[in-house]
Amino acid sequence: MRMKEGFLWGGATAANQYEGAWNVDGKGASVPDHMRGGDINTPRQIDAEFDPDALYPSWEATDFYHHYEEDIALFAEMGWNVFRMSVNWTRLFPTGTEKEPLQAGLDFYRKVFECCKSHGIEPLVTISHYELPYYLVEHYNGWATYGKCLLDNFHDLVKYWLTFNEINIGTMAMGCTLSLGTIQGYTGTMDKVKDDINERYNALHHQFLASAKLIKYVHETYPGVMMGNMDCFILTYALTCDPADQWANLEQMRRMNWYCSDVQARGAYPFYAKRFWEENGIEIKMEPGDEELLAQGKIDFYTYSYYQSNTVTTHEGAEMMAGNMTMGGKNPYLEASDWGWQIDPTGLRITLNEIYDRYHLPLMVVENGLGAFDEKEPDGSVHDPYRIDYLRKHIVAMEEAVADGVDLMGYTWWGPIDVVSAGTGEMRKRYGFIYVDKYDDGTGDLSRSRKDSFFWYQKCIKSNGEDLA
Ligand code: BGP
Repeated sequence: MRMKEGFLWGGATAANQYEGAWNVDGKGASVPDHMRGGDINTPRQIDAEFDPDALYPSWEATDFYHHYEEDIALFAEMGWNVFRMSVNWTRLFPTGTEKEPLQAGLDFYRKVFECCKSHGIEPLVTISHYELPYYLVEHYNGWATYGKCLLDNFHDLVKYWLTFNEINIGTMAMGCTLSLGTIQGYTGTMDKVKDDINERYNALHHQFLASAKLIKYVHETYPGVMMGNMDCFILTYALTCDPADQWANLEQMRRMNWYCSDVQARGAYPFYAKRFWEENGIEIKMEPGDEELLAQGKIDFYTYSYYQSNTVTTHEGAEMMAGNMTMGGKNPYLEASDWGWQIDPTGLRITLNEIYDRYHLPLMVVENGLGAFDEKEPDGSVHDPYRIDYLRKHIVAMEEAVADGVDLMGYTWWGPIDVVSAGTGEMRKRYGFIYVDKYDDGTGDLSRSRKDSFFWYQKCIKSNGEDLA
């Protein structure tokens, strides 16, 4: 099996986890710039005032800002034809309230996009990937000026855009991933974070409107540009065949995985939303014109992150596992990563089939990957058969889905070069095919080297997914 001609192969990153240069050339602070590192047991703390003795991993991250030419050349060497990245809002609008963008920021992204193009790589750009301007979070909400500025400046260079990274994280109550959920649907003061489900769902409503407004504008102004959503798809299975478990899982799937994309792909709230709102004290402040706007701003393609699956049960004593942004029930048939995320390639095939069946839109898997401990050899090499194994199995699952009839546009591996972890802020949780010499205590010379998986992915892309040996 192999992928269709023109299949997009590449990797995915986010500015706040990769770019560094957090206060260079006039850039303002975004929410992640205020976040300390943590680990699997310690949630990331958000400091309103910076502590001079603390370490803020986003400040330097792995310094794409000063290494972009070298890094993009490495991506090209792997054979990529797509690179998913995000723009740092505060590099253009330091507080989010400015009317005009910073020229230095526009120049930087233009250089990056042009560099991609010169290597035959299409940029796939997430407009918001967990990086609201800190000022804006404290004072206002707002997004439209920023999105429009990006499209007006770069529609000639960037064909593929995603509006909000993992928008559905906003449906989750704050728990182990308080900070990210908060950043996404945030409406209060940072140091007095409290969860309010009504506010959260109304914040989501505004994200839907903002996204639809931009999509409508782009469709009217720049035909040919493709606008996508981005969901964090956490597949769940009922743990048992008890009908109560089956129903609980159906509800969980709706709330977590379908609610947002039903709105963004179909242009209207799903039928089950009304009862859910009523039972949870949610009152969506629907203004005149909102429904029309949602209907006019539907996405052109559906994208998502897929790392793992969990189980759901109504029975007591279920064992819980860690995961991407959320905890979930253990599945006795699956193994888990070093960070406790259950590995489930067949689940990827299932999601591709289910999503395609529901929306009949072209799909793209824009995040998938394995965070692991890597050991760098003295010569710079890293032997990471575990990563290759994960990658191979997930590519097989995608090829099966394509053979099932799913229209799959492309695949971007998460963190193809080591970046700061979003959930824990750690450097030692590495996803990359490219190792970056950077450590949790802030040391490291930022040099890049190729892991074994680099060569494996290169070979796979060269054969368009046929050579998976
Ligand atoms: C996704 C985020 C990414 C990324 C990934 C891995 O949810 O969109 O930003 O970081 O998860 O998560 P982590 O970095 O916590 O291992």
